Amino acid sequence: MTAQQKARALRARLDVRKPALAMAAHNPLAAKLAADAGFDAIWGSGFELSASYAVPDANILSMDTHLAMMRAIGEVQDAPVIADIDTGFGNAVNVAYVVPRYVAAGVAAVVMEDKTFPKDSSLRAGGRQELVSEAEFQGKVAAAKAAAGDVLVIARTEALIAGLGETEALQRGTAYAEAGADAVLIHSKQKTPDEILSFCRAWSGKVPLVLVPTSYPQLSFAEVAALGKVGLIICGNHAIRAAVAAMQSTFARIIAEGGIAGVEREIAPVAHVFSLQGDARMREIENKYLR
Ligand code: SPV
Ligand code: MG
Repeated sequence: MTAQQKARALRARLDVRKPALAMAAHNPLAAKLAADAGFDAIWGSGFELSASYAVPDANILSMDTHLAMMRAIGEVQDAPVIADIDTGFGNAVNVAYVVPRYVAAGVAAVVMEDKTFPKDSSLRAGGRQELVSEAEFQGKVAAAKAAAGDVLVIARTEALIAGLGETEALQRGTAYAEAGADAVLIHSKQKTPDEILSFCRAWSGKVPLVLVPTSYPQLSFAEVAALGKVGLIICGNHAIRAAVAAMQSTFARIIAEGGIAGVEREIAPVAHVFSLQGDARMREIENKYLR
């Protein structure tokens, strides 16, 4: 599938009666596993990528590091990639230069948030959550749209994360949709879904909403679909958290047991990893061209 086809497929898939599901990935292997499991899209999470480098999700990694990962993820599987471009790496001028690079890397959507650069991670306890003005972010959304072509521009408001309340969040979301955003991501760090449910019910429905229900996991996908407002649900960090839990338990067991025999049946067989690396295709190429 071409990048353009992936972008169009994602746009068509943003169905508020049956929201698309995206799974986070921090590398191409995780993306391939997510696509194989049946997710509609891959979330090119800044948090996951930063965590995989063991650094904070605070614009410590360069844009090039994230961009190269988005390209690599798109090369090994067909699910559309939704790139988390944080704040757009600066102001509207930066956005005008950044977005074409992500388009060229083959992503289907970019998600840009209305925080100041450098950003702090949304779910970090006591994090620094400062927002740019609504007008400035409208300019950034317009700059992104002008550069994006078929690629979706999803505007993310952090008004609830910053504690500014529902009225401000609704006002900003509406302003960003008016500036051309294809969808609005509304994020919350409340431990219950009440804040998000109230926002969704009050939303005009002008463009679909996007949710990242990490901090209120009790909200089921079926309950989100029943709202009729949300086109995309993002599982924000479940690949890296699954990887951390699995590695920690395997490593601890090997040390405790003084050998690798005990974990053998718990971890993926080597042949499975070869297969995920595309061994079948390599064998085809070998048979055809190696003399
Ligand atoms: C990410 O996964 O990088 C996100 C979602 O932006 S969150 O970490 O919840 O802010
Ligand atoms: Mg992020």
